[in-house]
Amino acid sequence: MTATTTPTPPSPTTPSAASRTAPRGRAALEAWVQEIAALTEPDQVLWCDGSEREKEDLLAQMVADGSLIPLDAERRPGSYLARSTPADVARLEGRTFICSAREEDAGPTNNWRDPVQARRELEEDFAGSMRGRTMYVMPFSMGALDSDLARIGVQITDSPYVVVSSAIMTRMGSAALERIGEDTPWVPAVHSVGMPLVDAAGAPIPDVPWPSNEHKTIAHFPETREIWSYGSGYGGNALLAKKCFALRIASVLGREEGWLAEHMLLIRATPPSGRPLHIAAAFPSACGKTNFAMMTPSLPGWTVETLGDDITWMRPDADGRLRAINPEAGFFGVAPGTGWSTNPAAMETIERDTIFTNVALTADGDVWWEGATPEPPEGLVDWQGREWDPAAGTPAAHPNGRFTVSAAQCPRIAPDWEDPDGVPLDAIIVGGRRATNVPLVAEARDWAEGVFFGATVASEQTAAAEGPVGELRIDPFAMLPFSGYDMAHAWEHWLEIGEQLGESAPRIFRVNWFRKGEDGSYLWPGFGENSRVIEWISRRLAGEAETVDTPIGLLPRPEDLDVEGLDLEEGVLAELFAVDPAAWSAEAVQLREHFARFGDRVPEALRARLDALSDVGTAPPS
Ligand code: OXD
Ligand code: MN
Repeated sequence: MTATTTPTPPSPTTPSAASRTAPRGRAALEAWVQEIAALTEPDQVLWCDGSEREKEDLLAQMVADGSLIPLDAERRPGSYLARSTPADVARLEGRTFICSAREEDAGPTNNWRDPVQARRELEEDFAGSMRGRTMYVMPFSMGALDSDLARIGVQITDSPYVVVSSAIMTRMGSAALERIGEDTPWVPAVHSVGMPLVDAAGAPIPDVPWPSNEHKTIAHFPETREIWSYGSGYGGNALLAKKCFALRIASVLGREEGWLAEHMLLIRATPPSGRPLHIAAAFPSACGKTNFAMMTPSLPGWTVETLGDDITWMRPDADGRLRAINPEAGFFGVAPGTGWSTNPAAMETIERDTIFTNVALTADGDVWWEGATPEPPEGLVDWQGREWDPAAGTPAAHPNGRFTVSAAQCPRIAPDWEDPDGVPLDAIIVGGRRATNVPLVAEARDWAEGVFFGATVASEQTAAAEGPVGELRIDPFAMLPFSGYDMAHAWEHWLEIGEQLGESAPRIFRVNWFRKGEDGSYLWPGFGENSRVIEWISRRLAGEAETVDTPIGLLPRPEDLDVEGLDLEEGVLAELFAVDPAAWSAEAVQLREHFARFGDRVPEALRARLDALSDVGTAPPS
């Protein structure tokens, strides 16, 4: 870590025009750092090198000031617990803005802000916001440093928690800085927790373990590729490389440059004998992407290797295949629900060198959350630091409690997960959490129908964002909170990529692990048993399995899904694949309203698929 002297304060420049470019080169970087320091008035500016030493120093400092609790060195070596304030536990979609020059470019699903107005307000928020704190400058690469698909960003933050977390989640430090040549574009990202330690009159303000501000704003400027985040320390709002850059800004870059930035996990599934399959899968937040990415297949002889658990960047290659990389270097996973029976690979991954946030602390200095073990241990302290009373009916861990850990620690990580060329995709899966209607798996007849599947994903809301858990919302490609531009244009972009790929395009499938029976219990066991669906997909790709043609896609013939040893009750398979015409008609009405929000920008190919849904009376497989 290198310290520089406090800069002389030029007034911050306001890029005026929609220039559609990121800043380029080192000189622009140095000038920008000076500008932000002049605006935010930190005590000192430190350039992060990403070294072990830097991380150790910051961790020690956070333990000393009470913002991290070290866990028991034997039970959980190198690991820490952070507790946020109750108002800073999730992504804040209501305070997340796309500040494109033209409102229509943000589309109807984003909160748009006039960029000039937003800049004015942000400058007020950030003025003096780092007084008494250190301003850290973190150059980082999304994607392996030597990958053609990688992109560089630089985040400024006044939060050491964000620095150590970003060192896990990205390739952060000197090596990324060295990638910034004279003409290299880099994405500028500014973050402040919004709690200076000195007030405007110079009086000290005492620090707290989780500094934040009641007023929070996460703003993106697609034209100038800038990100500004104020007032929150929560990962999705503060680790700007992740959702803000690798999805919102990257989706805009991808549209302009001919690639896709998607909210997808990435795996390699290998059958006992045969060719490995590369699969990317889009599920909304907290719908089991990490579990699927680290699955232990129940089918004998199958292996699943993890390439990524949250974000996938994809670009057609010279041979016409869609190549994919995971731009991240770590996992920021949801802890509750992760256990030895549901995701042993994740449990092994987080046995050491992990930062936990908002989970419970055990009496012997370890962590716990609902689902970690069947029974809670005695003497838990809950995520807010209070003695936990199991009878009180409140969870010990926050439902969106998280672990932050290096991907390299995952026992399932593919040995070539950092291959700069990425992997060629064979299949793309989309899905949501649906108690009703959506069958276990359906194949799209063609790319356009696959894009229709993606554009109409609906899911019951989870705790990853603030809002009413359980409510059904349409979440196209699981990108509702993450698209940096009008989603109808994103679907058009998907269709164009499909045309470019032609016959080499991956096949697209829709899945639903969460369908429930009449008694409210899940029909499908999920987790490792989802390998049975992958097995069917692999046979479809090999041209070996038949299908039943229905208005909602190609379904497996019940005898084609390998359910041997599953002990499914009589009728369950039929329920998993049942197509209820009345329910689909109702869904079609909802989807029509969804499309109507996008006006005439919805591509004709997708409108045609919606029209075809009215033919839904076709009998389900029996
Ligand atoms: C995440 C999310 O943290 O989607 O990955 O909210
Ligand atoms: Mn996610």
